Amino acid sequence: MDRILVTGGAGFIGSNFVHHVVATTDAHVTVLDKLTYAATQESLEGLPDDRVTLVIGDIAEPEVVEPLVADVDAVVHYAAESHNDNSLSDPGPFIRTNVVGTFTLLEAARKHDKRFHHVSTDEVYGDLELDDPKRFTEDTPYNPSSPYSASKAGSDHLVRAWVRSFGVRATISNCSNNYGPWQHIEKFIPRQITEVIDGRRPRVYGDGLNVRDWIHTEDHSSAVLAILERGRIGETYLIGADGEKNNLEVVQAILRHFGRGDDDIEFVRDRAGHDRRYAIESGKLRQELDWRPQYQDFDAGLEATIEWYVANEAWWRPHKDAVEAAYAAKGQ
Ligand code: NAD
Ligand code: TDX
Repeated sequence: MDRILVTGGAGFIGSNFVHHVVATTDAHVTVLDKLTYAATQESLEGLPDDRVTLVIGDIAEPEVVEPLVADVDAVVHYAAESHNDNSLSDPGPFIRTNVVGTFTLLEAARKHDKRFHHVSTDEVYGDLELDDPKRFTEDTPYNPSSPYSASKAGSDHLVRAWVRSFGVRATISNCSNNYGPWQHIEKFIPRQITEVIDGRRPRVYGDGLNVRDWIHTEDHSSAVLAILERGRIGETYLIGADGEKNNLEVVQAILRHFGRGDDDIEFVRDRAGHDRRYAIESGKLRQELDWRPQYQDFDAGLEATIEWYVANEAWWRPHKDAVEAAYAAKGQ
């Protein structure tokens, strides 16, 4: 593949994928990104101009999307509204970007017969009980809980239908919770690291026993590239790194890093519809495509991520100021 269009390539995970493609292939990358509040454009700085081109635009606008899709060999689709809490307070942008935006890209991929990879989430499967012996697999029925996960489920169904009805050469990946550098401070791990840096107590929703299956964003990128290059058309692959932790375990590791007590936590009102546990069985990806995560040790990956946030306050501080002002206005 000589030319790849990466939607949402200025965001947390998409920008990591752009770096991964530049470092491990000869492909040219065009990034299509609307540069919403969530974009981390600084993460693309330093990449060679002859390998990466940034186009600022909306994936839900056909006149923006079509010429870009026509000009590449493959589309890797990351762009989304991605934060559950935002989807509870204002679902509209999630439907427009995640559903209409994916539809718009699929229509362009169909018209120009392009390879399409759709980046989705494990949240489309709903949640598991804490003691459920099963984990999510590619055969788990869809059962989304929030407007965000319902919009991602909708986008997955569109991709499946465009494969079956129109023969679009698409694959889907559903990944678990990512962590690493450049994650927006609205998300759990960066929010809590920056709260503790500011001398405040981490704000944990409900009882803090909700479990997330953490994966480093670099491992997500290597998995997506493997699927793009070697995945079977029409197939779904779950991506995970066996990183189950409950939220208390994560904030306690952050508190310990800064020499604070394990119980220095503020328990706050629970998120509406809060999913209890996500857990990924990624055997299909590992066996078919011989993929393995490089970050096997969550504690070491978290330590490195904490140190990255300590060193990069100039980047996250304006985002934090903006988010905290919005939360204060909403009483969150
Ligand atoms: P993010 O919010 O950090 O980045 C999203 C990017 O998409 C931003 O750069 C934003 O400007 C761009 N964007 C939003 N609306 C757009 C539009 N209409 N047109 C063009 N660009 C637009 O999100 P992220 O955490 O990097 O997630 C990327 C993808 O990975 C999403 O599809 C998400 O559902 C999926 N995913 C995320 C996680 C996670 O843990 N964060 C886990 C599994 C899957
Ligand atoms: O302040 C907080 N306190 C808290 O207890 C925040 C922001 C979150 N939480 C809890 C809620 C979840 O149990 O932490 C957990 C993780 O929350 P988020 O970072 O908001 O992630 P989550 O809702 O699990 O969704 C994430 O993973 C799947 C991404 O945001 C999605 O884009 C991805 O699809």
